[in-house]
Amino acid sequence: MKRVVFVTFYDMICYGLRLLSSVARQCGVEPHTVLIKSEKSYIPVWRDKDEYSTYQYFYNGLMRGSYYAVDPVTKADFDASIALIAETSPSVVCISTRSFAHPICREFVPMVRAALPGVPIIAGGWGPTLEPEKWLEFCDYVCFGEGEEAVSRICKAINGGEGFDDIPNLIHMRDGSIVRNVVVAPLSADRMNALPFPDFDPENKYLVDAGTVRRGAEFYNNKVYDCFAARGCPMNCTYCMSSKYGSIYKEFAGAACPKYRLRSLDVVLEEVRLAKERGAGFIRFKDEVFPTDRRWVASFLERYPKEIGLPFFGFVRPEFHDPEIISRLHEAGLCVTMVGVQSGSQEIREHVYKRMLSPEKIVRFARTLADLKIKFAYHFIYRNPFETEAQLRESLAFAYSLPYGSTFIYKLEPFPGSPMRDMIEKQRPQPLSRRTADWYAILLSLSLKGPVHRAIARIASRLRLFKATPRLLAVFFLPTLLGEYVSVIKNRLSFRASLHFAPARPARGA
Ligand code: B12
Repeated sequence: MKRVVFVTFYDMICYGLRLLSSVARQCGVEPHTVLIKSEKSYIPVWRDKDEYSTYQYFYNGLMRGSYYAVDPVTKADFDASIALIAETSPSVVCISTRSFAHPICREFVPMVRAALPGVPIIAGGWGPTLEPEKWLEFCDYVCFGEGEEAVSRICKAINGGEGFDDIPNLIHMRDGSIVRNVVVAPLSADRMNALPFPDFDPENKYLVDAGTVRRGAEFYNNKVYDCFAARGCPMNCTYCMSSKYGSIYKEFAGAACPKYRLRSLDVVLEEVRLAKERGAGFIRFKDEVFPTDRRWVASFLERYPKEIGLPFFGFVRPEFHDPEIISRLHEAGLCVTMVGVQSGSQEIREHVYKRMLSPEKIVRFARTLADLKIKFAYHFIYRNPFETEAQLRESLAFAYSLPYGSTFIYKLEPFPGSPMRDMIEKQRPQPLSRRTADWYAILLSLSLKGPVHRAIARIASRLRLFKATPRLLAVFFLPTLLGEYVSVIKNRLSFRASLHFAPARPARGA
């Protein structure tokens, strides 16, 4: 049987890649998956890491980094990955990735090519879709948008000994110009329902990290299962690409992609039931917003507790889920969520982020969660160049009215193609100094931590010493940081516990 190798970086979930792996298997090609590097996060960074575009955030008073900013791919990782891929002798290498991995792939792809001359290399995912020309500098093909149809045609071409030049959604270079093949319409909800389930079978899965190769069963944690009930997002936040498919499909496929496509509840529950059978004890619905369709949710509330009965995570939102629904979801098992505030300034929320949410609604939402004892974390955005010092003060004052909770304050990363990137390029706002941004970020997390910390935040916000050296404020998080490091050490000791789910299960329909 012919083989395809799927590769990704710093992505243990890689839901899209796993779906494509199941599609390849369905088409009679043997899929192998090489996950290069696990997802290291929460690691304190002491110097600026502005050149890196993966998550950077304040948490418990310290700036944290993630992925390649804190744990780069080493030569030993590259060597082990290349040896593994070459050993598989694939007919095609498929890289699934985001914009951030462009510099890593620029280094990696020539090594693959040297080890496997003549084997086509295809990149897909958000980075290649948005900037194909950058990826075609070293890849043979880029896949635009959704990849199910392209992968099934690639597999047929491999089996039939044909080339890939006419396969829909693929983009390639010919005589120095970009050739874009026809783009097929995005999957309808019915076709999404008919897809095989993502491939979480440990067979032919490898994790390359710290220069060594681990095989499927050695690194799988089958206790947590990540699932998507839908594709798309009902919101339009300017810093996010999730709602972008509509316009980019319109540009290249001639027809817009529906903003939101919901899978049938039967199919979602079947996927989750299989995960439970293989050991999952916790489900994370990773959709940008937990489904909002009234009938779907009513049926979910009825069936999930009886048929699945596992605690779950989901992004509920005050725009779509009222306290009554949240309380019923809680009874059905919702026990963790997130409160995306992004800025306490209404002006910034509405005009810069396009998130239409009144302060009263945010407070009511957070109180509902706190009253129901649903665990949650606040998310704010840091270093938005449009935010003035007065607006940061407003944000801090707003935080004083919120119930306590842990807080993540993420550095804004305007990825190419996002409306935020265009706004910055057009308006060229003058950002505040790094020190001022740090000062408000740490005060914000202090003010949300608990009553004592809130009192400290109120006093510290008037002291010049802290404003001059904001990171000194981290001292007030010392006991929390000690607790955090004890659990990090415990987790390191049980490596499996820190990795993502993968139940042994044949792909649906395979
Ligand atoms: C869930 C999620 C996460 C989760 C899980 C990641 C995962 N892979 O499942 C977590 C929290 C870990 C995460 C992390 C990050 N994410 Co994220 N994430 C998402 C989210 C909400 C859904 C992703 C998803 O699974 N979609 C469903 C699957 C089916 O779609 P897909 O992955 O795109 O795959 C399809 C196609 O792209 C294509 N395809 C993909 N790969 C390939 C390969 C080949 C060869 C082919 C032919 C086709 C193909 O076919 C697939 C099936 O149709 C998206 C938003 C979105 N709606 O896409 C953001 C999103 C993808 N993430 C984004 C970002 C920026 C990140 C981070 C870089 C954040 C950061 N600053 O550190 C990290 C990077 C992690 C990594 N190593 O890739 C951006 C990407 C923007 C960009 N231009 O790169 C998005 C679009 C959100 C946004 N802010 O705009 N993310």
